[in-house]
Amino acid sequence: MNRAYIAFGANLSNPRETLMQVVTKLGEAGVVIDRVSNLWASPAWPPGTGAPDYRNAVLAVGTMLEPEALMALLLDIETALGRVRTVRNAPRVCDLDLIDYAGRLSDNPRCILPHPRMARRDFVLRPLAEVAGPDWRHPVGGQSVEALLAALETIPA
Ligand code: PH2
Ligand code: MG
Ligand code: MG
Repeated sequence: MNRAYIAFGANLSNPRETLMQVVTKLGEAGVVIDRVSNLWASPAWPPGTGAPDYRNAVLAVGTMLEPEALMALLLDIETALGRVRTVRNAPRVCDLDLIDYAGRLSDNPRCILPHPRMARRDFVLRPLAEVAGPDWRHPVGGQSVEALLAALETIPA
C-alpha cells in the first residue's frame, strides 16, 4: 500500500455531505481511508472575488493505484459529485487534489507531485497537520507540516 494525501475543497452545495460521499466513493474504488481531518472554513483564495467561503479537509489514504490512476479516479469522483469545470478558481462543489503520493516527485502535467502550491496554502496545511504521520516531510524541501505553517505565517499575503 502506498500512503497518499488528498486535499478536499468545496464552496458550493453542502461540503460536509460531499466529503462523506467522497469517502464512500474512494472506499468503493478500493482506496483505504486511514484518516480524515476536520473540515476547516476559510475565505476563498484569492481574496476579493466575492466567492463563497470554502470548507477544506485532507484525507490520508492507502492505495495500490499508481498516482496517475488515483488522479483519474479523483477526477471521476469530482464529476460524479457535480463538479463543472469553467474558469480557474471558479466556485466548486468538489475539488480533490493529490498533494503527496508516498513522497514521490513527478512533473507529469496531469499529475504533478507534490502539488506545486500545497506548501503555500494554509487551508491545505492546517488539515494536513491533523492527519499527516509524525514522519511526514515535504517531498522537495524536507520541512515538517509545522515548519511549513510557521514559514507561511512569516510571508506577507
Ligand atoms: N481552492 C481553489 C481556489 N481557492 N480557496 C480556499 N479557501 N480553499 C480552496 O480549496 C481553494 C480556494 C482552487 O482549487
Ligand atoms: Mg484545488
Ligand atoms: Mg483541483
